[in-house]
Amino acid sequence: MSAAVCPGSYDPFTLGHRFVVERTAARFDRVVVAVVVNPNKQGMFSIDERIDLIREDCSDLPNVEVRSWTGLLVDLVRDDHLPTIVKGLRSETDFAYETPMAQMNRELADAETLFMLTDPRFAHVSSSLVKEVAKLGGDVTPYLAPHIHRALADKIAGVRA
Ligand code: COD
Repeated sequence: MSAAVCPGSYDPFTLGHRFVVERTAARFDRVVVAVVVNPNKQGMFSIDERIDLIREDCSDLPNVEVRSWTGLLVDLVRDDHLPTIVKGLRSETDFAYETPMAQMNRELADAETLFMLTDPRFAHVSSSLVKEVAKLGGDVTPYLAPHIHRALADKIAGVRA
């Protein structure tokens, strides 16, 4: 059985992330979306909120599981038998950022990283930019599933209240 992991912060999960997960799910028998806990970064959504939002987004993809992970990604790779890491690429900047991690993960656990080019519609989309634009009143509906857009609007309204 082929298996892959799509790790990320997913704060929140965008349609760019979804593009990568959906195409990975079409190519592997089992896909784990790992919401990686960064103890030094608070984030807008809690880890459980992120997991719930991604589960709903990916409910049409039966071979996709969503879970959290704390610690080294390669420990999840080893523990859960996920020899392939799939990362989305938007630009050369992403490639430059991801390359040392891919090399390190190969050295640490023989994990192979596959880079998937994103769709041009999402090449400028990041969770942080989406949050910033939404906070300042811009329209981010083209970049998020409707339930995630609602959750983001609720968070922003909660902060303002
Ligand atoms: N289109 C396509 N792909 C996208 C888009 C988009 N619009 N936006 C982001 N992506 C890709 C990113 O390039 C990344 O591959 C993935 O989606 C997740 O993105 P983010 O922004 O949610 O998550 P990151 O980049 O903050 O996640 C970094 C990790 C948490 C994966 C990384 O730091 C990690 O593996 N940490 C675990 C600790 C560890 O093992 N450290 C040592 C590494 S060698």
